[in-house]
Amino acid sequence: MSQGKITASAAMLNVLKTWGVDTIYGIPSGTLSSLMDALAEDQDIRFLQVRHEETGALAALMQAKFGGSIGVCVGSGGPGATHLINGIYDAAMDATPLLAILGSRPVNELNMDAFQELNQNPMYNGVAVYNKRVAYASQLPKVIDEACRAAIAKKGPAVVEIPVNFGFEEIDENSYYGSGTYDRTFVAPALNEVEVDKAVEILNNAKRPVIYAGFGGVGAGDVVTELSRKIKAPIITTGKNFEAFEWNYEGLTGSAYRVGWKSANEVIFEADTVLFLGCNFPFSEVYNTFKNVEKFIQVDIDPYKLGKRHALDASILGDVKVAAAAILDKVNPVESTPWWRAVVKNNQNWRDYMNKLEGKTEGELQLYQVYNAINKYADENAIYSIDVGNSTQTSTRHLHMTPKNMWRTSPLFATMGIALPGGIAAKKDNPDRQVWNIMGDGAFGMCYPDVITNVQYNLPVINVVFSNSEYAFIKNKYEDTNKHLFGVDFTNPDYKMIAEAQGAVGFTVDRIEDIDAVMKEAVELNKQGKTVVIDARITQHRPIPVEAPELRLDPKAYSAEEIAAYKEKYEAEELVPFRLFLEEEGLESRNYQ
Ligand SMILES: Cc1ncc(C[n+]2csc(CCOP(=O)(O)OP(=O)(O)O)c2C)c(N)n1
Ligand SMILES: [Mg+2]
Repeated sequence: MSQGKITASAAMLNVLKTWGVDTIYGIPSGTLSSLMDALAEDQDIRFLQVRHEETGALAALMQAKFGGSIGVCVGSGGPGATHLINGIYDAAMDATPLLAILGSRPVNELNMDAFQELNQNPMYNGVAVYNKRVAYASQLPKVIDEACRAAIAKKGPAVVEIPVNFGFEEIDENSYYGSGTYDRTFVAPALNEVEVDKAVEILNNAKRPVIYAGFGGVGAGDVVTELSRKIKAPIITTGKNFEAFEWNYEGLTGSAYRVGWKSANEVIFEADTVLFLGCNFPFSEVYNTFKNVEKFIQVDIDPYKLGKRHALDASILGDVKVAAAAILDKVNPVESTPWWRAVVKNNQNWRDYMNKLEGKTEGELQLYQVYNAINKYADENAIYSIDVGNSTQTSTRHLHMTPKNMWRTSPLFATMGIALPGGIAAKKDNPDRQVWNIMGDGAFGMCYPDVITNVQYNLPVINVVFSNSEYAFIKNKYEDTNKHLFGVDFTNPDYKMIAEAQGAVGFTVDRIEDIDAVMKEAVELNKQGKTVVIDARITQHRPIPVEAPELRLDPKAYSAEEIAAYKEKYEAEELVPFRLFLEEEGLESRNYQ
């Protein structure tokens, strides 16, 4: 190296360090050779090699979702770069910073329609918050710095294509800087007290208030719960935001729509007032969730979100925790109301049903008893990396989370195959915490070659695979909409053998009687540093659908035969429609007249 010089790639790594980056996920290639050379000589940034670039992109993405630094993934020019796309799209839809570095042919070979040359940036035009090709070598650290700044400030994916020769070139040691360490502490705006007072007045007059709590308030569970208790407003959370609340809180009615609880799905159609906190629940508009709501208050830190999902009667620009505390301070306390009592009874009825399924002690294994064993053996601060499929829905119902946990998935883009990559990143950044990957067999089938990545880098996690030999989440939908249940079943390999072939420990379990012992041993081995795979061979029972119109319990809407068939199919003899609890309390239904 010449005096006072540094390669552009090494300079780029120095810039990334200012953003807290200690890991780059990917697979090497010729178009990444200058980056790989710099990584080989760097002491602080590790190259975490995966077996599929999509796994790398999803791991990088989940790293930030689990509270780590901006994740960085790389893909070789052409096919490696296109493999990153699911991570990039999820980052866009889940407002997550991500840096995707695309390799590229040397600059003198561009525009020749030669080997692996693709016009790569346009693929990400619709989603990236920053999307550039580096133009000359000394610009490389600058562009990377800009990309990180954009990804973090604009909460989304930044894409940078680097012609490979630039990374080898020497640039002036003093010609660049990284801006990642500069203070960017966000100071929440002062609340508009007029709007706070409006909100308080609306809540003081509400007969059937509901708090709709989104991920914007993930750290505000304690204040929001206090508010809920004070004004006797049940909490509906979004699928993303379960860990914000204590599982056992009697006023927590779960989430609405398909990935949801019966309670939330019913409560929202009976409520008259919604306090929408840090929330962007997309199904609310599409499925007319708020059709019976009269007053709507929204709190959001993002001015763009205010009014996005519903017309507003009070609009508070601000931090959820600060705003909820301000409302809490001013609002009138409410003694137990008929609304609250009906909500709590209905909620208990649902929880009893879930407990019954989880607590079965013998017979063919269902997914419920697997969750029961997870809840029993999970550490109180366990991290859950959840896939897309039935496991998204059932984890919201059966994992007993609290604010000590973290649980993350791909909520809006909803890409399968995210749990295992998520576990890689979660364990890397949280080596002392227990990490669970919970997924279906279809999802595991997309990414299981990367179990060995956990083994190779000593990132021991617990993989729970719900094996039902089908894409059940889709089959269940087809049951409601299609003539045929077509293309939804498949043959599974032996996942215990697949685990062991990769140096992990595998278990197979298919009886309720055995799940406790298997889970206990798996957790013990994991504590000793083993990655484990539990192939939980569950029955093909469909978890109960609770969104309208599949929730078939109320005689005002369904025939006795339909209700009996629903109850029998889902072992739900004891479930009672919310309307009856309302009537017990002397209230009329606003949904079924
Ligand atoms: C990458 C991707 N492909 C397809 C889908 C559509 N999809 C959503 S859930 C699902 C089935 C998941 O099956 P599995 O992982 O076996 O879980 P199960 O529902 O059976 O528990 C499919 C195919 C998707 N969301 N993502
Ligand atoms: Mg399946």
